[in-house]
Amino acid sequence: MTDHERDIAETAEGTDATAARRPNLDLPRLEVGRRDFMKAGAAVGAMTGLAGCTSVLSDEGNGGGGSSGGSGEHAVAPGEHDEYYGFLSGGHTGEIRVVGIPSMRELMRIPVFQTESARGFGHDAKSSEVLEEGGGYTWGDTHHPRVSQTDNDYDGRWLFVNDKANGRMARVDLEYFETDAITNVPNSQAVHGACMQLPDTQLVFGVGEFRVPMPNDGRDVDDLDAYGSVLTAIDPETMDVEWQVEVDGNMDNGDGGKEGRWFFATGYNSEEGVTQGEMARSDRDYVKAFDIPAIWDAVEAGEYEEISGVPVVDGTMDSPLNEGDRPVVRYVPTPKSPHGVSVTPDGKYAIASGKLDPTCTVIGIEEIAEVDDPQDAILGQPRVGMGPLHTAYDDRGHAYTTLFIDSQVAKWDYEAAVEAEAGSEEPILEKHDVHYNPGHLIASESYTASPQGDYLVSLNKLSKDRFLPVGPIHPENDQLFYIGDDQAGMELVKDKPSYPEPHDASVVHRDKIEPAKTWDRDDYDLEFVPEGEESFERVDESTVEIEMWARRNEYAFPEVTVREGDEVTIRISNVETTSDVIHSLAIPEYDVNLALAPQDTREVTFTADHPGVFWAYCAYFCSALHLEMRSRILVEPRDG
Ligand code: CUK
Ligand code: CUA
Repeated sequence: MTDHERDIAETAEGTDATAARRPNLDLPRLEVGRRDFMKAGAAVGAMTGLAGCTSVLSDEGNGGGGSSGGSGEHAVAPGEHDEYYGFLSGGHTGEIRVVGIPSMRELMRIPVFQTESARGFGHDAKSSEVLEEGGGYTWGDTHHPRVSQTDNDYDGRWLFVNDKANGRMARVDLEYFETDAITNVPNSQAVHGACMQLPDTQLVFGVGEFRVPMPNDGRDVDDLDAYGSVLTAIDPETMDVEWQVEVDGNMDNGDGGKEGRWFFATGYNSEEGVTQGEMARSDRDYVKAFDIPAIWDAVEAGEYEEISGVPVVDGTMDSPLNEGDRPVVRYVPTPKSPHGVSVTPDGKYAIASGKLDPTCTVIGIEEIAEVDDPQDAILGQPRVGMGPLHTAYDDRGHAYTTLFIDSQVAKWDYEAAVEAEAGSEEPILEKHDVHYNPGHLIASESYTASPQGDYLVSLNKLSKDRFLPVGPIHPENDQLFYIGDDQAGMELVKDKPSYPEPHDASVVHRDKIEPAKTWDRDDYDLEFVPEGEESFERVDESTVEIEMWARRNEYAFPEVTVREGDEVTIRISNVETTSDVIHSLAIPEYDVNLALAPQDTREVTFTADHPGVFWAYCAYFCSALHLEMRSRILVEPRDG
């Protein structure tokens, strides 16, 4: 038994032992073990002749690929471009990582909730203001990056992402790959799920997780009845909160229907406990189906309470707004603690993954509007395996569900699951091992109405022995699969070690993203400073304003003299028009660190409170004379 197999055995035993204490909870063991599945997979592979398929072989080895950008036909040669952008969340690094797929090469990082020095994020006036307006926290926990859509397809305009830590939502401008707005969501700690009202990104939703008193100002610290969890609707243009809906229990993940009426959120802790024991008592939890037009009606009719400056609609079970034939929230009962929920590309079903139950729950979206009892909208409940967390889709009616405890991805047919009996394993077509313990998985364009059906990335929480050891904190392992050949089955193409810790991703075809090559001066408020128009102005006794430029290999001023205690504002433009010639302005003593892409202009203000000589320098290696690119900052002591 390997360490990993022992872990699986122990985890599974733990789950069963828990189940034994709750006799009414049906948590059956998988009848077919992992080994048997692998053998079955090998047999099928042998029968189909393994045409162009390395899945079985790579399973035994290290996943193929290495650092060359994928194996076989999925390799991306040096100098070639990938077909897809993958936008991975960075978890508690607070960032977004951009990788090319299928190479899995990391292309860029986008700081979102944290200051970052390579891109100068949080070091110039504009990005500091974004962080400040977002509450001024120093870190965040990104989980769910979702790219804006028009007509249920990616429009490449924005990426939205949550901060689970401090209850925020951020927007990234996908022309400049830069975070341009952060909304600090009131009445909520932990905005977890994140997604949009489709087809046209009419609203952005943040799904509240941890229950807190509303308002959370100290008056109700231990009054559990005053605690709540809210769904927050945000205008994508202004990033203002439009309304919130309070619900019973915790929420978790969310996804929007394709037609704009429904939004689905999973949840746990319907017991509304505050300890782990209390949260896991009951065998039922709910998927909440929010009726967005009905909520707008309630807001417009004034049927809300204003809390912390935001209209909060009562969507709890006993709310008067949930009586009658147009409830604002329908509670669909599911086995306990469903985790991920995602809507099928055809918009017919919302599929919730069981987490503590070995099934997925298939909810009919047309049915949810029609049935009297929301339970009747449950159309299928296939048994997928142990620890189902998240489900992605291809273009051929298949669902792919991560099995955290089994360390596998299950591929299944969701129409077959609607036909089959609840608890049936018949709809399961294939299981493939992953290494190890997967959280999310994402297939190319899986969140749109037209997935591409070729690649799938499993974001595995543990890498264990897959890479060179690097101390007790291990990298995670993002594994790329080719899923385009149903006959050959899922093919493991590549392992990619990942810094902790990606949760979710969006995979977007490269034709749908149009990044800028240089800045367009119309896209920022600051005035550009061309060569010859640099200026140094002493505004008063203690205020200096400097306008300057940077180019290979100099700044407008080889030296600048100010006086101790001066408040110095520098506005600086990179006058280069050649793409990829980036300069920076670093004045370490004063914590100044601006990154300047071609044609960009940034501003910074600091107080020159230490007399002395301080070299400003360019930190981006821009040319042969890069090391000489500097300017002397002379801070003269105030008299005395
Ligand atoms: S959650 Cu982390 S693996 Cu935030 Cu979508 Cu499930
Ligand atoms: Cu400019 Cu280095």
